[in-house]
Amino acid sequence: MLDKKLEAAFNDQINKELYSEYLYLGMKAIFADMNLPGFVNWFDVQVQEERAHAMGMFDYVHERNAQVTLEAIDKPEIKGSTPLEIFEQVLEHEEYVTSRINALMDVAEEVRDRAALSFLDWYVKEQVEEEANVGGVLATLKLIGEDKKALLLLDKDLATRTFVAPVIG
Ligand code: OFO
Repeated sequence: MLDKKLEAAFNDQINKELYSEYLYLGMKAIFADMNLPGFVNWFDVQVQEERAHAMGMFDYVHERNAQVTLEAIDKPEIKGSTPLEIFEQVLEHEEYVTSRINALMDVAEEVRDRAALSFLDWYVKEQVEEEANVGGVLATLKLIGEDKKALLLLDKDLATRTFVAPVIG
């Protein structure tokens, strides 16, 4: 069983992970329009990761004999139109998600749910990886500037990313 306040916080985070999936799906569509298949692949992996993050919590809430309540997913707001602008938004978004995971941990701490804290440790580590991964692509895009050939090389590199189903918790 989960404390009601913690159950609500988990449900809110499930919604945020599903929003992340939707946001990255929107970004994938923009890169498809730009004819950059490597970036499309990178976002495809990202979409699958976000679904896995949401489902990890979805399954955990059930495992704790609590209830999953699905709410509407907001329309994704994609602010930029260039690869650099889009990756700036991705990093900003991941930093926001990190802050939400921390807030969820705060609730678990408040209700003294040690099992939930231990489960959420995985997400804390994952956010470090997410930010590092996105920050790496962003740094390369800053170096590339207006160099189209270098952008195509990065695109080739991003084409190699593969989705590995995470073992959560
Ligand atoms: Fe679920 O880590 Fe990105 O948002």
